Amino acid sequence: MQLLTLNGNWRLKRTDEHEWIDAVVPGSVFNDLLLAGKMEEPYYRDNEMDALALTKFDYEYQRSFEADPKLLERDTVLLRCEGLDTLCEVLINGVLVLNTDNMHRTYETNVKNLLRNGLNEIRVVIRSATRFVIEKDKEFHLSSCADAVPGISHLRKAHSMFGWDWGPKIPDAGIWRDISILGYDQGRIDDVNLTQHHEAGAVRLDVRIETERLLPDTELTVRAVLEAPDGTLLEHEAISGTASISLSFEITNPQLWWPRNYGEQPLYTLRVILLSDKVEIDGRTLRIGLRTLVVRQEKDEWGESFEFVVNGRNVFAMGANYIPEDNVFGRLSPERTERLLQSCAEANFNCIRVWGGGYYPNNQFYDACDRLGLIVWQDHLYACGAYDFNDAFRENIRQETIDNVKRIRHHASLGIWSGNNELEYAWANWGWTERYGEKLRDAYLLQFEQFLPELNTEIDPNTFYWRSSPSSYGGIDDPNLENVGDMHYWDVWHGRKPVNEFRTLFPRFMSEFGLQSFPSLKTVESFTLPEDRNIFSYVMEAHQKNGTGNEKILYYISEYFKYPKDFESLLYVSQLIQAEGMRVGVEHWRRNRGRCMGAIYWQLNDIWPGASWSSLDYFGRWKATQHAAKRFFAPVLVSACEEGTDVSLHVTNDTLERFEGLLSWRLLDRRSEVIRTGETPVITDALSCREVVALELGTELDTPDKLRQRYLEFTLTTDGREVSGGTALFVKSKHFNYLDPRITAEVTEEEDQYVISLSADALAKFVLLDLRDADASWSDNIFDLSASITKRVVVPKSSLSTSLSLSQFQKQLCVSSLFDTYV
Ligand code: BMA
Repeated sequence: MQLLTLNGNWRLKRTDEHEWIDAVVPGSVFNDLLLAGKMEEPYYRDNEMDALALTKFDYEYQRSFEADPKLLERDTVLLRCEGLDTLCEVLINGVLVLNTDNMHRTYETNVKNLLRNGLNEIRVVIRSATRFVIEKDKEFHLSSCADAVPGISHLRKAHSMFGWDWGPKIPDAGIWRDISILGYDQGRIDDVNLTQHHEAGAVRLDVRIETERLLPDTELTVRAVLEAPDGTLLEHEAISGTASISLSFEITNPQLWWPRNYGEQPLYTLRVILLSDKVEIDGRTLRIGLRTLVVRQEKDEWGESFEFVVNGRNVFAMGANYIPEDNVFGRLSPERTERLLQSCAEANFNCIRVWGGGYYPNNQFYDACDRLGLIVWQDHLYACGAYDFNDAFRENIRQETIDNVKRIRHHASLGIWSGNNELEYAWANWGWTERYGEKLRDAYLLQFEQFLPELNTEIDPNTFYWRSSPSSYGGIDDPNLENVGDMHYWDVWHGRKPVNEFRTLFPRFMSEFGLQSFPSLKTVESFTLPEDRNIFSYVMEAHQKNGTGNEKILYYISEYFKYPKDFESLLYVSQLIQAEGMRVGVEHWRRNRGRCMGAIYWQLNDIWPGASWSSLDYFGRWKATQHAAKRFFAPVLVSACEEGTDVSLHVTNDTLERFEGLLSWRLLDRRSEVIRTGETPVITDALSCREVVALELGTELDTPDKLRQRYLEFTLTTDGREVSGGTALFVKSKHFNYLDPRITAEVTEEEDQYVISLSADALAKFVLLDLRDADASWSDNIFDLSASITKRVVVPKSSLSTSLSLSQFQKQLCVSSLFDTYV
């Protein structure tokens, strides 16, 4: 196989203009315009509208390349485009070779007869997707997200590029993935398909290799080498004259892959080589993990289970929903994605849902999930819209599905394919049948309950297909039930119900629930001027895409917190209520492990800087929820369920080991003086939960003052090491009588880290550590601190965004707590 990459330097211009600018491929139009100083930063203030206006033009990419004579002599010479966004005409030496309309597909076309010795030219003309969808929608209106440009269901382009209730309307365009020319003679590898058969102590790995052969009856050799994590090699070879070749590996003592915190993530490397006369003509390398991973649905006392079962053990899925990382696609990078997924791992995630309104992530995303032990819930790319399932559309998505399922299916982390996001729910609840009639409704059923599952299962019979998220029985029959299937719950937030409402729900698997917050001041500063820094200003509202969102954030704050004293305090308190909400939900569902087997909150990340449901902001900064997740997703969790003055303490063990430890608790006054205390040895079986202590504190909490001045602190330890802990108030935080905690912080320097020792004079709620200018990663943050305790927080020097000496670090360190937001 001879590969000529066309990645790298191109030129770009608007088709109605003459001036070319430099362009980078893979990348995007906006990224190039920005680098050339041809447009303003689209995320700054209200620049979004100017950026949207630029999407109404057509653009043209151009470059020349040298084709060496050897390439031209190959039997087959293909142009391969792994991501053209979206309505593209591709011309080689002036001849049209491709017309594309799907950014999720890989296109190949034979260009052998068009290439010439020496210099060649390739041009990619990109027609305006914005114009296209708006025009199409006039011909045939199809409902889609109300916050997006109309008509997006007509085009196979990441829907959220056109706007969502957390993202701007900035549909960038470009050559967003690799582009190359491939030349080969006898043939090439078309596909490598793996099936694992697990038996006691052994795994048989079946490898089916599909080859494309240019001369049908010639014999080609396939060699497959499997390298175990310890370097041991197994090798097989077969000679065949047919297109399809099968090989098998018998792996004894297999090292099994587990989701994070359940075990290790050992990976095997499979290298498949195609040879002709002992000469390698093509090769593929796949990293794989040995495991069984199924979704179990079995009738039980509560209805029907919905749970991941890995290597025979049921896993409580913990994580968040992933959305596209940027509207400007040229800013996407494997390094950014890696950082994002590292943040998930640090916060004890074991699962991530790739939401259906974006794109199928690149290979590095799934590689990282394999390495980090994150089970991937992969939606197919349909979200919140009606689709016209006509013949052309069907053929288009058939190819899209084949391309992506084949690309992703071998990953150890892949746990589920889901047909779409909220389409079944929409058909059931949003009046679409009345609007569009039964024909389109039946087309929905055909697409997601027949066509897609058949196709998906044909290509990947090893991974569970789920028709829609959420779904119950299918057939548009009450798709959001608690007792069967997965559930999206939005009465908290969209329905303004109180956060405690989560405790009344017993879903089998909660795949969406969330609360919004603002990003931190540093992030807000990136898109505002000082005069914009008021949450109801024009610019702050332009960065809030969910209609009455800022008002709702304020409403939820008012339920639990006092009115914050200034803008920065308001940003921080908005994050606290979000974190508290997510904690209340997740802890409750983990206390009901077995009945509920998943808590995937909405949403992990941001597409731009603004208000949203994310726990990581656009720059990857951790909001309070991400810090809280590290605690509420701890593999062994202690959590409190308060009802009046009664509190039960529960331990949930999401590891494969029996947990033995000690649970201690203290009822303290606001100065952290002890009122009552106790401790209990705890034994909790693997993969189970139980109530450990039921406390009645009515005697100690018999006056309104005591209720407002006393709190419970609890800690779970094993061998003297804290594994989980928390505090519980008996009134809403806004009514608690906090004292000034007067926190002191001492920083010491160790070889590769700074260590902060914190202590306080009284209960300090939600202690926030930050650096004035730099960013850092904190071993813990936004935690409660009792007066009697010295808390140690570590910052690795390698995590600092700019290197700081000890005194610079001390100068930049800001320590505050909830108390400071009031006075
Ligand atoms: C869910 C998602 C998104 C949306 C979010 C918040 O239902 O599937 O479409 O952004 O709610 O409204």
